[in-house]
Amino acid sequence: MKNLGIKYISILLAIIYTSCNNGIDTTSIGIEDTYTVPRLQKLILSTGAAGESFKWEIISKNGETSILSEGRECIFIAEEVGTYSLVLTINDNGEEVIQTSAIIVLTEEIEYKSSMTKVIEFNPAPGQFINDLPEYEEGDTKERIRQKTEQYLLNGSMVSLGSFGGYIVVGFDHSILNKEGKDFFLGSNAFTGSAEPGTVSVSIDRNNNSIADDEWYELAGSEYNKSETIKNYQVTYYRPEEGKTPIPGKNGVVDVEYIKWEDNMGGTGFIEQNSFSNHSLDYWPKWSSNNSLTFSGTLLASNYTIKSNGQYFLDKYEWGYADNYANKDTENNSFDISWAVNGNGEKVELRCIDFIKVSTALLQNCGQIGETSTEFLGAKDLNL
Ligand SMILES: [Ca+2]
Ligand SMILES: [Ca+2]
Ligand SMILES: [Ca+2]
Ligand SMILES: [Ca+2]
Repeated sequence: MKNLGIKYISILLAIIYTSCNNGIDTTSIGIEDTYTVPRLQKLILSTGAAGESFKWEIISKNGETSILSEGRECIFIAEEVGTYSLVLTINDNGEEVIQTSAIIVLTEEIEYKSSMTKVIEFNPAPGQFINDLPEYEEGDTKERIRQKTEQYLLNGSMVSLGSFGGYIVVGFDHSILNKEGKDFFLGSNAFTGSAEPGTVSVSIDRNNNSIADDEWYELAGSEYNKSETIKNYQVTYYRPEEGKTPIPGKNGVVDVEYIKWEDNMGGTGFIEQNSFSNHSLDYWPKWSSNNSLTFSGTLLASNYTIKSNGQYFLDKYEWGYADNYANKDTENNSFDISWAVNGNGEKVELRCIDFIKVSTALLQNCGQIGETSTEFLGAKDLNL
């Protein structure tokens, strides 16, 4: 009897122990009771708790409930100040645990600007305005060039991204919300017959390190699904040998075999060198010691035709590209975060973004006006 009694107690303890382990230990949920965050700044929460399903709901001050996430992670962001209730429901083996937090959203200490406030990265491909926009000075490092690029843009001057794949990444002093319709404006130097389209991508600083090392989502413009558009195109440019003998072309082309490139489809060609515009004849970024530079992205079909007078006409694409329409055309220079797609081309729903990237989307030479290169003249949040 005595032995049986001990056995019985052991089984009972085992049941209690097992049920405790199967139940959710609320200390491991990892969510605080209260959070304080300025408006238009992300609060990224995640739980390590065991469970099969998760639901994060937010209840606004006027009682509206919306689902923020059905995964382990949730991004909260609010435009309006006030107190919000966050409800996390975890389902584990049929057991439901509910954790509630209060999120207090405050006004920002320094009033936000609608215009971009920083250049995160400037990595242009070779091109005629490289070392000019911005101007390279002896000894400039990549970081110094990034600072200059930022100064140029904050002062209303433009920069050039060079040939295919060259890019810039910019950020703001707040996150841009994805509201109904267009969300941000991008400036350039396009005009009728001078469209040099750049692809636009966006990302969220999901790991909150202020670096654009997070997943990029391309905004799928009018050309995205066309058969002539090449995704994951990659080009490697090779530094021209010093003192190489130029092979002159027509109309001010100094060297038709100036910068050699090879792509990932077996293709090869050259960026031509010209002296038409008042620019440095050095196309290779002088702050780079690399002998080759590789860029990748979405390649659009060539957009030029040659008029009877010999002039190149670079036609615009329908919608969704930078440096495609003149700045005064606000509508066609404005972009909707809802156009975002992931690397598989699937639509993604983004509540907000932190970084915008613009990359030259064409690889072509246009005689006297040189290689096609996207210019960038700032970014503006349309929802602030
Ligand atoms: Ca939108
Ligand atoms: Ca990041
Ligand atoms: Ca250009
Ligand atoms: Ca341009």
